[in-house]
Order: sequence, then structure tokens, then C-alpha cells
Amino acid sequence: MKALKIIFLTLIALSPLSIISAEYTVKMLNNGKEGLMVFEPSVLSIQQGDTVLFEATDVSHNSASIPGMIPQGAMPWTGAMNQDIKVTFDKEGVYVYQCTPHSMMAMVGVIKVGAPNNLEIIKGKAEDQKKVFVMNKERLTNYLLEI
Ligand SMILES: [Cu+2]
Repeated sequence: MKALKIIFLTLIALSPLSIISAEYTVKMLNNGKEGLMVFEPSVLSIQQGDTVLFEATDVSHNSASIPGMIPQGAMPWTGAMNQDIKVTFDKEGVYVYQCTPHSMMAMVGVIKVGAPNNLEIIKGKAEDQKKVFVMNKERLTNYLLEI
């Protein structure tokens, strides 16, 4: 019986799926530490399998991945306005997302899952994305410097 228990515990310890995944919360805010229309925290470092709850703290926001700014093969997401959305990150890499109505105000966020193996691609795309911003033009560039 004791041997079985040890085998069982060993299996749990060795199985990657059994590692307890963490859950993080990102708030969607009209006004945060970094200014107007921000996700907080704006840059998040998590592990594969972790979940992020994008919380509709203030109204008129959503969270949506930006096409071409997530790892290849990763699942995109588009949250509804004024709604919480939970996203589980199963693929390693850097993800950039935005609030759709405030994309011009650079209401964007960055999530690094495990190793940032697509960072150079994302940095290249960020240069194009910057053209959309009418304010906070350096925000995304600065976020990516934290990765
Ligand atoms: Cu917004």
C-alpha cells in the first residue's frame, strides 16, 4: 500500500500536466499607474498552461489578441465588451493583445509564456502596430523591452 502511494506520488510529480497551473488577473482600466486606458499589469510573465483572467474592472473595454502578434499555432481570442474573459496559454512565446475600441490609444498588453522564442518577430510587427497609435506611441515598444 505504501509502495503504491509512493508510485502514485512520483507519477504526479513527474507528470507535466499535474503541475498546478497558476491563474493571473489583468485589469482593464480607464486610468492606471501608467496612464489612461491601460491593462494592469501590462506585461506579464507566466508559464505554459497558466490562465489569465482579463477582468472588466472599468466599462467599455475588451481583450483581444492582435492578429500576427501571437506565437504561430496559438489560439487567438476576442473578448466581448464589458465582459471578463479567461484565456489559458498552452503555447510558449510572446503574445500581444489590445482593447479593440482603444487600440488607437495603445491600450495593449504583453504576455510572455515560458521562453520568448518569437520576440524578434513580435518586435518587427510592433513597428507596424505603432502606426495605428495616435497617442502613447512608445508604450508597446517599452513593454517589449521588459521581456
Ligand atoms: Cu479599452
